[in-house]
Amino acid sequence: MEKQWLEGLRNTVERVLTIPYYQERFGAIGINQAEDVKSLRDFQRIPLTTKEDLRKNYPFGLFAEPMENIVRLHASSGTTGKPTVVGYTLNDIKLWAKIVASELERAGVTKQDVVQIAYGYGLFTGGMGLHYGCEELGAVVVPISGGNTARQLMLMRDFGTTVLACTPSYALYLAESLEESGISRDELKLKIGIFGAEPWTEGMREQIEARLGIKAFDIYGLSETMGPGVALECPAHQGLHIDEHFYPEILDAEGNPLPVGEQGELVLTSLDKEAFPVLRYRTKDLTTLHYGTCSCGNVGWTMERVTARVDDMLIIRGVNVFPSQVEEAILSLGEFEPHYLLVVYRVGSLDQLEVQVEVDETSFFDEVRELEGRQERLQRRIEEILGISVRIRLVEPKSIPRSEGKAVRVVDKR
Ligand code: DLL
Repeated sequence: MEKQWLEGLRNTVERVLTIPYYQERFGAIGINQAEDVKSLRDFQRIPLTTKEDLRKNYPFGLFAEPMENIVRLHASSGTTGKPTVVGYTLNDIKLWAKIVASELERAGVTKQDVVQIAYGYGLFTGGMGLHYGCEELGAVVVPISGGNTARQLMLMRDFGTTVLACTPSYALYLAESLEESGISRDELKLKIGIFGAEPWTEGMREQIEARLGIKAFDIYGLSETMGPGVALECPAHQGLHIDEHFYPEILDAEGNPLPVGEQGELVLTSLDKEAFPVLRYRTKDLTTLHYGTCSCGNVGWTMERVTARVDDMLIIRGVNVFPSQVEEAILSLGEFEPHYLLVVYRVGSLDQLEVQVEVDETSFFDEVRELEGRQERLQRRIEEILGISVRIRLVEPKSIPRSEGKAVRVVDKR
């Protein structure tokens, strides 16, 4: 395998060495041509690429093809500063479609399916990435994009949608809206969900599967490396299979390689991308890699679900806190709605974390004593997991804003 990986990696090294920015950086460590990378160990000497490198070269400075060969641009949603821009040649678009199609096939999607794509269309890669993949597979695409929830449900019923593709938080919102609409679950043909673009827990999967009556699959990707399709689960649900067109590594916080089976930051290298090859790109996503044969028969790399982004980590009184840990605690008790918000604020010089969580309609009118009991149980569970004291605020049903795309889980008032 090492030989095969090296061949792909050299391919990308050769491509990026046509770009002055990389020539300069690699020259400094004696890599002037692809042949200078003789082993995986040599490969690991190559400097990591970060979002900062992409920003410095905004918008097209890291493209490895002239603009006349570029047929599409996408960009990250970056809330601060300039977005990161990625370009695709026609071959890249075709490869992306093939990758997504083969992964969807592995998850059980066929050309008989009607796929409602409720990921956003536009500069975000979710909508169009799934769209081209489904067309390549021969499935019927409903390119509805995100939002307009009542219409989503009506068309889901009228078009006989069998596969729903959107963020897990939007899937939950759709499930909740379905329960309130005049449409019954029996009128729908839905059976599979392709959910990703944000972290979600096993507890959230159980909620969505039960409420929509489907099997939910976790799909991972990021615009810098292509978009959705870097990895997707198979029906065994023992991790996400990483597509063979990417080479993964896991690094510790200092950027040193970690062995298979240890949790760290995922770093990805594209092996066949033309317009925008990425070499050792720091995703900032935390996961664990495995290599081997899955019970579905597939041999290769798998990654565990991404629990969090390094960027999403809150530091509260010196303790690292991830929103997904709070989600896990809330859902493990089975006493709350899966809608929550973390509010961080400061009292004097001390950071405080307030967890707002919804209770359902019926229990909202329960006795105060009963609600207080629940509040205490949640407080204890979260404190056990995080190791810091938190404040719990039970809030009215439907008072936490619902998401049509990536959910906002944290309000930082510091
Ligand atoms: O979110 C691409 C995508 C679209 C993936 C549709 C899956 C489905 P970006 O907007 O560039 O691209 O955001 C990428 O989202 O680095 C992760 O932090 C997060 N992310 C994506 N998929 C997952 C997932 C798209 N399955 C960033 N679990 C990534 C957890 C995810 N986080």
